[in-house]
Amino acid sequence: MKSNPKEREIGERLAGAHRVAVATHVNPDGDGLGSVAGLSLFLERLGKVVYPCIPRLNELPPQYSYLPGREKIGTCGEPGEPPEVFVALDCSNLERLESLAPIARASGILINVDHHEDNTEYGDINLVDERASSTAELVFRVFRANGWEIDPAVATCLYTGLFTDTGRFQHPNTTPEAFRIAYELALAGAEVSRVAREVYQNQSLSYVHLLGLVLERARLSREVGLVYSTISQEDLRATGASLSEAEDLVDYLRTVRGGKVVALLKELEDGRVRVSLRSRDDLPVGPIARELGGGGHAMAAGYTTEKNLDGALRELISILARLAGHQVPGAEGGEEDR
Ligand SMILES: [Mn+2]
Repeated sequence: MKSNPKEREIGERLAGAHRVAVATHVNPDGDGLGSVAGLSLFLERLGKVVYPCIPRLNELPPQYSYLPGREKIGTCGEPGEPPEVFVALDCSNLERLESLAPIARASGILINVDHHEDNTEYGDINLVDERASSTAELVFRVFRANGWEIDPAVATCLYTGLFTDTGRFQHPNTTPEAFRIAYELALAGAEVSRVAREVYQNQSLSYVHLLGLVLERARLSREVGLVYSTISQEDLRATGASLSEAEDLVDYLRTVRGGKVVALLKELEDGRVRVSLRSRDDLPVGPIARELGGGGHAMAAGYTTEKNLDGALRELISILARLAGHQVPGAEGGEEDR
């Protein structure tokens, strides 16, 4: 694959800076966190003062605690001089940086590295490629273009992003290039088996109980091709699980035959509802999420609504019905399979 001149430019800007912030979006995932951890580790080794950061620290999913340097992830330090360079990773727009957005704007140079198709190119330098499997893949390209050595710790971080964003090499973004980079990272010493174990075989008993509730109440609305389930605050109290653990529960619903779109509706502490969408078919979920104020990819997207669980479900079903060219059915229609 040909190298993009921006990869070199980013390398030069980073090499020339002293204080660098490296951040990812709210509700951080394995790609955002792995990319932040990997780039931050390397920059520290170059002798930079590095601020790895995410908007809300309480949102750090526990299954990523193995990431090298994870304990250094903060919220960008105390108010003071803004960093010379701010790198936003896996973040399609500045709003997704929430409290970090003002720091990003105030920094000397804002670098935007992302693979979301709806990226708004908000940076001074934008390395945006929606064909990339993951942001980790783009970070890998920056390393390669600049001849930076990838040590085993950095390799494990970047592999985490690649592995999780491809759904363990299953989603359509699992390109030959993704496998090639996985090979390079494995050669560089990425702990491949450990990443799989830590991310996917490392759940609390509470999580398994919550999974039980989600599976038990899963429904299939055949009319609009929607498989869905819900999580209420009461479910979290009853099981002792937290929403930060629930990020990948939606993928269990994806296994249900007959659905085009999969949705998991999660009631937040403040009463709003976070909806995670997955596509099982050729119906892209990114545009649906964007219509409702969120964002994401064709295969995985999400949004947050002020509606309650019932209202959010009705809203989603009516949009799917419109897309399917149907009359709007009620959320409690008789066409549902248990
Ligand atoms: Mn990503």
